Amino acid sequence: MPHDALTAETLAAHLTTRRLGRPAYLFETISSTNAWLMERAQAGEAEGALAITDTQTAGKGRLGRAWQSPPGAGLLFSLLLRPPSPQLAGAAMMAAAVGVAAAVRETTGAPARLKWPNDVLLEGRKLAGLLAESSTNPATGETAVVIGIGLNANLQPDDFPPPPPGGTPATSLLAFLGHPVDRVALLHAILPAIEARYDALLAGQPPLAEWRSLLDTLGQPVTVMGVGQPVVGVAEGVAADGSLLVRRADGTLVTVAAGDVSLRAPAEGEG
Ligand code: BT5
Repeated sequence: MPHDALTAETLAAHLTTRRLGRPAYLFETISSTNAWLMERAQAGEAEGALAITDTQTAGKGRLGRAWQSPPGAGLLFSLLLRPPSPQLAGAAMMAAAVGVAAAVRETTGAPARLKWPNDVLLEGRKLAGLLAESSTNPATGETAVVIGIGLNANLQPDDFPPPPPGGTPATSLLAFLGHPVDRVALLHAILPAIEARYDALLAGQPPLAEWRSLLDTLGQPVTVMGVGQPVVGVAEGVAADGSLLVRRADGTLVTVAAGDVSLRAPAEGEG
């Protein structure tokens, strides 16, 4: 058994959260923890539920993309949140991303940062990706947000998927630190880090300042591929709902709610 085996016992021991991770559903293999937990959410599962697995056969990225992780090497899990209003879904996602980066920094010392909208980076390489999927019950207006997190804990460089053209290359904690990490210990640091920020959000304090301070993207010349035409400009800020504010060369400010950012060389007069 690997030193950081996911078992009901290791998951339950040292779990300090009040809600997140309770209950925990553990799988050796599953198609996608996000897909499974969204089905449970629609069947009435309570806030805080965790689905975690050693490997996925159809791990999902955003926009129909895939998340790849060899058995036992990654930290692959999803959490169910039920924010009181659908407008809080974006900020809940921020709370999760900031929580992951903060827990990685605190437990391993690795200088994790964020890339808009949902990547955790180590020195410009992708350590983790987050995928939020929401559904709102038309009858009750209740919103379920399933936040999926794939974190490259003990992937070897040979396991990294090739980066998409112009995309971000991968890294792992093993590759960065030079030694394997205990996935369960990392999970036990991440869950309270997310819970603290989510509780603060519910109390009226979204984690915007911390999110902004961790975002590598701000101040950079970017091309954002979203819905419609690419937006080219300088990433100037983020709005309260997490949208990226991009200043075009003609001075106009564009608000981008979703998309993929790539950094580019500054044009003349920029940056
Ligand atoms: C994401 O999508 O980064 C969100 C990934 C979320 C995965 C978790 S795992 C648990 C839960 N259950 C699921 O089914 N999903 C969530 P996106 O920004 O679209 O990035 C996907 C792209 O990242 C792919 O097209 C690849 O280019 C790249 N990629 C795939 N696997 C990777 C890995 N292990 N490390 C780094 N990059 C990867």
